[in-house]
Amino acid sequence: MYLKMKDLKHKSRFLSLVLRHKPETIGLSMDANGWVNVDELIEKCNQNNFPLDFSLLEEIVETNDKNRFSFSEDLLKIRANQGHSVEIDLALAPKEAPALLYHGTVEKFLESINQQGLKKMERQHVHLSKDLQTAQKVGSRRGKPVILKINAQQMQADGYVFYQSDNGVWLCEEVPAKYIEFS
Ligand code: HQG
Repeated sequence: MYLKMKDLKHKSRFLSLVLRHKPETIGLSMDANGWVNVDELIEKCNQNNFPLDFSLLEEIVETNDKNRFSFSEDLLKIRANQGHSVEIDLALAPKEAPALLYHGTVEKFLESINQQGLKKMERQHVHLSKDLQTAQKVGSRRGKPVILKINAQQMQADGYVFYQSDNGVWLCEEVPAKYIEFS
């Protein structure tokens, strides 16, 4: 059982790599909205020493701890729900965000964030969460987490737009420093 979960996690990491960052490593093509053809993905994975079939792919999608991937309704296509570095348009509709959002980071970035605000860095959006716990987990990937509070209400009043990915992450283009509470 443990080995099985480990294998699924390993495969899910590989899928994150090809569906978010480097589809070209296995010669995969992605459409403008980040979708890839499921049959093509399976074929290319197998050609690149990455054994995969549809039922395993389904299992990865269903068991992924952060619900990172989605199939299209007809199950012919698959994409990552967020976190891309390749330039794609998730075609998400703007959505009213909660008044307060959180971002988990670490101390060493604070000075720069204080000067520039939150930037997308390598990704396509700044990632925010509605709950403190998620932000804590995100920050602790890099060390002792520091939680920033984002005044999303004021940002929206000032015309900034928010989106929510299919797995619940709040996304925006940037967060200027004046909307960040460094506590
Ligand atoms: C920081 C994971 C200096 C920012 C997570 C963060 C999340 C700045 C890092 C998702 C800065 C970027 C996203 C500035 C931002 N100066 N540092 N001006 N602006 N930063 O990984 O939010 O497992 O791109 O604080 O769970 O950490 O991939 O963003 O520390 O949901 O599904 O620059 O990735 O999900 O790092 O994480 P990231 P993130 P997955």
